[in-house]
Amino acid sequence: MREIICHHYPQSPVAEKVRVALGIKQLSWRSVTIPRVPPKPDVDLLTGGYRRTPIMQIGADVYCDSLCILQALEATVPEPSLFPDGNPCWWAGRWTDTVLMDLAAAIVLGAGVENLPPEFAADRGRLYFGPNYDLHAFNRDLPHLAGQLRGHFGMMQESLGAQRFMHGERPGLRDVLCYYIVWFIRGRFAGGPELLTEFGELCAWEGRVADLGHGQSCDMSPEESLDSALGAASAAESRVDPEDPAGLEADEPVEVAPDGEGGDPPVRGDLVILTRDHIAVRRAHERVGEVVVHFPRIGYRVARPASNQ
Ligand SMILES: N[C@@H](CCC(=O)N[C@@H](CS)C(=O)NCC(=O)O)C(=O)O
Repeated sequence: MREIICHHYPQSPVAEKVRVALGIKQLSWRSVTIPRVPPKPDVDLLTGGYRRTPIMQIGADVYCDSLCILQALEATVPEPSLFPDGNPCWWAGRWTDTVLMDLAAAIVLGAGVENLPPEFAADRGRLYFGPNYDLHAFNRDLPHLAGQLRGHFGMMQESLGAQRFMHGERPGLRDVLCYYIVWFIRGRFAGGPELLTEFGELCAWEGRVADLGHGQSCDMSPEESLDSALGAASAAESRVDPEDPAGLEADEPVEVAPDGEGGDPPVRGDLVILTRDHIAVRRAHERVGEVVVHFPRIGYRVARPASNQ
C-alpha cells in the first residue's frame, strides 16, 4: 500500500479525530504540518482550493473532510475495524460534527474572544458561523452554551455506561467522534476541565482513548508530499450514479464545496465519482500532475459550474 500522508496541524480537533482513528488502526503514516489559516499554497495545489483541516493523501488521491478520510481508511485498512460490533454507524458523526462541534466552537471562540489574534478570530468566525458571526454574543451567552454542552456530555456518559469504549470492549468510530470534542473542550476552553469533572466515567474513558495513541508517524515536508502526488497515479475508479438527484455525468466539469455559509471556495474538476456517500473530481496542475480529490457526499454540494448551466 502507498504511504498514508496526513496534512494537519497539532491544534486541530478534527485532525485529532483522524489521528485517533490512525491509532486504532495502528497505522504508520507521514505527517505534513500545514498553516492554521490561509494562504495554504501547497494544500491548494493538492486540493484545488479546499482549505479545511485535515486532508489525507495517498499518492495522487487526496481525501478532503474527516468523514471521507475515515471512510477511505476503513475501506483501505478494514482491520482493526472502526466498527468492532459490526454496526457501521456512520450516522453518529452527524451529531458530533454538526450540533456538538458548532457548540464547542462557539464556546471556545466566545470564551477566548478577547485574546484571539484578530485575523484568526475573523477567519474562524466566518468559517463556522457565516458572515454575520458575533463572537462577543457567544461570550455573553457562555452560561447557556456550557449548559447545553453539559447535557450532551451527560448523553455521552450515559451511552458509555460501564463499558470500556463506546462500542464495548474494543474502540471504534463512536470513540473517535466523542473524543475529539472532549479533547477540544478540555484543551482550548479555560472552563473545560472544570466542566468535565462531574463526568467521572467519561474522564476515565477519555484517558483510555488517549492511551490508544496516534499510530506511528514520521514527518514529511510539503515538497515531498507534492512529489509523492506527481509520481503517482490515482487508484479511483469512475462510477457515477444515474439516480443521484444532481443529474451529472462522468467526466463533466463540476464544482464541489462544503454546504453552508462558511465562504469555502469551490473545487473545480471533472467528475469521477458520484454515489450516495462519495464525490470525486479529477484535476491537474504541473506541480502535482493529475490528482483525484475526494469528498463525502453528505455535507457537500456538487453542481455544474454556474457558467455551464
Ligand atoms: N467537515 C470538516 C470540518 C473540518 C474543519 O472545519 N476543520 C477546522 C480545523 S479543526 C478547519 O478547517 N479550520 C480552518 C483551517 O484549518 O483552515 C471535516 O470533518 O473535516
